[in-house]
Amino acid sequence: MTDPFPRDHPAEPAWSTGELSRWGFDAKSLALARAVAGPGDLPGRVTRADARSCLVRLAGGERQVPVARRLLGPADERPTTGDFVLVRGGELAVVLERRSTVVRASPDPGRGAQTLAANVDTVLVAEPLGERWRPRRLERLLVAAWQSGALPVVVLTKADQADDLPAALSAATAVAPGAAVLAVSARTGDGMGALSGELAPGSTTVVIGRSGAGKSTLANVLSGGAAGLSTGEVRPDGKGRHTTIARELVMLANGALMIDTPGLRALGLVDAGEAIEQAFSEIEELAAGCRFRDCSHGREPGCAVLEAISSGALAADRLAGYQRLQREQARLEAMGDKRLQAEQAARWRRLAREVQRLPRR
Ligand SMILES: Nc1nc2c(ncn2[C@@H]2O[C@H](COP(=O)(O)OP(=O)(O)OP(=O)(O)O)[C@@H](O)[C@H]2O)c(=O)[nH]1
Ligand SMILES: [Mg+2]
Ligand SMILES: [Zn+2]
Repeated sequence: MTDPFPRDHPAEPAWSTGELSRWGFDAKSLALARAVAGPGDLPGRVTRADARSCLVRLAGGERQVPVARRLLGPADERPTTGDFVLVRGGELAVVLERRSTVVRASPDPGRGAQTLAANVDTVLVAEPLGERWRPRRLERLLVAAWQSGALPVVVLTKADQADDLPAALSAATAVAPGAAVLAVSARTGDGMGALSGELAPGSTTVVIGRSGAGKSTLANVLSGGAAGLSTGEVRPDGKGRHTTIARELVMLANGALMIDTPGLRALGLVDAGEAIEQAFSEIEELAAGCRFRDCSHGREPGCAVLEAISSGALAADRLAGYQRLQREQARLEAMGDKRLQAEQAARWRRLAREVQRLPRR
């Protein structure tokens, strides 16, 4: 039999697989950790990422650990909630390869991407029901969910406020091809059992959605109150108050793990081209039937997408939503290209100056 603990790692409590797997370490991540760990390294999982330090769940308990300087680079590479890491000499020294990531454009324009959560199996897209319910608000969130590499699940929250729940469910299903759609009320408990059934013990879920959607309330109820996350009243104008300010990983009563996130004010896309196609897969399928391969579904003859709209099989605003996201993505790509060109030009100018300064012989 092979020794599950190679020579450098005696069967010490720091590598107690039982406790680590409770926090979502699967066999693959553990093997990865073992492969890169040096003597004395402690494997752990980030349960909250702060500016320069992280709260890390180690086999022996939770500890606030400073992040090694060289890991404080671009926002998509910094340790983030859900990361599997190695703690070395009291510092968070290694971020292990991520199996999935939820990203968005950094809130500071031109600053690249920000990783909101890592190593998740499911992305819960939370959207509240009630008077202001608009199914198409789900579209952008679903693009981010598909892009993560994890499975999206739509959770319509506050079902107690819905005036026509079956209609809401079918409207949500229409804009979420390929995703499971559930409705829940944390207030009455309706649907909460079904939701918890979607979340396997040891698996990790991140909840995204706007402020006031009821994300923290979900985590609190599903944890049997143990998560103790703060929740807030929704302002009368319907806008949430951004009660949650950190991304926090908590354990639910059924042993599943959940990352609660602050409400997203704006979810800017990054490199989302393929994810947009996934999120609008029914349009992509229709487009395969267009006469012209590069059909823009504008006024070309033989457009299967426009035919579907006139027959009522596809909603016109669904196509509009698709095209809006695609245009946004194309604009971002063009901007990225321009920035790259500018950087290259600057590099050439620098090189040329240096060449001119070379002593002539
Ligand atoms: N009627 C009703 N209200 C709910 C339900 N779930 C949550 N709420 C209320 O919605 C408000 C916002 O809930 P939170 O859980 O703080 O929302 P959040 O999505 O975490 O908001 P941020 O942290 O700001 O992103 C609170 O007043 C909750 O009591 C529900 O199922 N039904
Ligand atoms: Mg919250
Ligand atoms: Zn077409």
